[in-house]
Order: sequence, then C-alpha cells, then structure tokens
Amino acid sequence: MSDCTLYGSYTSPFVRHCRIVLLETGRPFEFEETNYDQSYANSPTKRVPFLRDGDLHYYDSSAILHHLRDKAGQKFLPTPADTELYALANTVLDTAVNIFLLERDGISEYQSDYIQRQKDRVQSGLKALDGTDLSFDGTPGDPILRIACLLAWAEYRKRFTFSQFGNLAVMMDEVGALDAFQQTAPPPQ
Ligand SMILES: N[C@@H](CCC(=O)N[C@@H](CS)C(=O)NCC(=O)O)C(=O)O
Repeated sequence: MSDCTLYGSYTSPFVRHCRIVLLETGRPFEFEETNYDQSYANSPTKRVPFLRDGDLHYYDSSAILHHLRDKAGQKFLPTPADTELYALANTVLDTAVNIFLLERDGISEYQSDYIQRQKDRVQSGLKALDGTDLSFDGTPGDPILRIACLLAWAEYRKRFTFSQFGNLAVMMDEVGALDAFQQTAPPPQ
C-alpha cells in the first residue's frame, strides 16, 4: 500500500492535473474515487481533489501540485509570468465549473446577472489565454497543463468550443498527444 493517496473523481479537471503530475513524476500513489457526498464529509473545502501523503494533507489542487513538484525536485510555477498564466487559467476553470454546477441546479444567467458576468469572464479569460505565448519544449509546465485540463473538460462537458482561438487549439493538439494526458482522459459518457 502506498503512503500517498489522491482522492477525487475521474471527471474533475483539477484532479486530472494532479494525476498527470503524479504519472509524470513517477510517484507511486493510490487513487480513491470520491463522490460529492464523500468530499462534503471529508474535506473542509468540500471539493476534490485532496491528497494524503504520510502525515501531510492537502485540500487544493495547487497545494497538491506544489507538494508533488517539491518531492520530485522540480519547481512549481518558477516565474511570476508562470503564476500569472496559471492563475488566469485557474480562474477560467473555476468559473466554468461554477457555472456548470449552478446550471445543474437550474440557475442560469436568466436568474442571475452574476452568472452572466461569470460567462463573460470565461470568454475574456479564454481570449487573454489565447493571446499568450503557449509554446513549450517537450514537457509542458503547470500553466499549460492547467489550460489543457480546462479545455479538455470544456469539450467533455460540452461547455464551450475553442476552435476560434488558434493558439489554444494548437497547444491542445500538442498536449493531447502526451502519454500522461491520454492516460488521464475522463471516461466516455
Ligand atoms: N480550488 C480547488 C477547486 C476544486 C473544485 O472545484 N473541484 C470540483 C470538482 S471539478 C468540486 O469538487 N466541486 C464540488 C463543489 O463545488 O461542492 C482546487 O484547485 O482543488
């Protein structure tokens, strides 16, 4: 039994990013599938992912990634520009997931102006991401991985398309070809 257990779902883009980095860094780990009720009961954020590594517990994907990179002797977000790009991608992802969960409860922009603002934030965020240098040399860093997890999730959940964003589409083709990305694809629905 491994000391390191990641708790999450096979559909969450935040969990996927952690699974990719666990595979890439070769860290032995167990994955415990965790549903909505279990994350409600077992995490103070009531979300997935969360990680137990020996005595350490982390309850946010960014903290988990930072921990895994440290353990592998790698740097999480080496520069302020990396942090800016990661934060922008994370904001778009968090916003898109929030809209998705509210819509499942029957709340959309017709009931809430704030949801319209959230939708506008997703579009302006995608445009800004597309306007950024997204090139990478063989192994993408965490900002690129986060964008790829966001776009793949949006396709999977049929949230929005991004073919109009040329840079994002090219980047997605490149990341989509990587082993760890393919191995962590969500199950067919
Ligand atoms: N900031 C968190 C976000 C995680 C998150 O939003 N996870 C979603 C699944 S994709 C979740 O568990 N949502 C349940 C809820 O909002 O109650 C992280 O980076 O780990």
